[in-house]
Amino acid sequence: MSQVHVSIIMGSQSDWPTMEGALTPLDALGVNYETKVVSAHRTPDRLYQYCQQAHERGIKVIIAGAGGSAHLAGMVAAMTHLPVIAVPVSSRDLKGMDSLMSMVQMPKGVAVACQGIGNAFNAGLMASQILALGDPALTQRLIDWRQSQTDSVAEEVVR
Ligand code: RP5
Repeated sequence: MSQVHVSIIMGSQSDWPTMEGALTPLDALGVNYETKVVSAHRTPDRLYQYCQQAHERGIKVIIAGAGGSAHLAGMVAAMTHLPVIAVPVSSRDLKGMDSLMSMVQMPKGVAVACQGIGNAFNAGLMASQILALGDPALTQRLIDWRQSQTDSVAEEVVR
């Protein structure tokens, strides 16, 4: 098994239907990943251990998705120097606006790259782009994937 460079964490198993969207670009681009439940409020010790060990385990990019406990991404960013991509998960009462505001409004000094509500796909894509900076083969796969996306857009409107 090749080294895993992308770690996808989420606050709850209930976030999985949203977070599995990150796997589509990662799989298409041949990027290895792991998936874990790490809750900021239910498993704080696990969160601490995860952050302490992520770098030494070889993780290079972290994708953190959460709904009601959306400080997860900020907490991870506070406890590791690794880039953290946040995915606001739609919450029951506020439809993810609370998660988005929490994740996108990080005070300066600790950065989180926040995606749109529920947009785990783009989180996977961004993680791939970060890794591609140091991986020429992945860069080429990314360029090819982008070209194929461009080629799939017909110019003529189907009426
Ligand atoms: C957050 O609370 C999770 O990220 C999830 O989005 C939300 C609800 O979690 P469950 O009550 O479904 O476990 O921590």
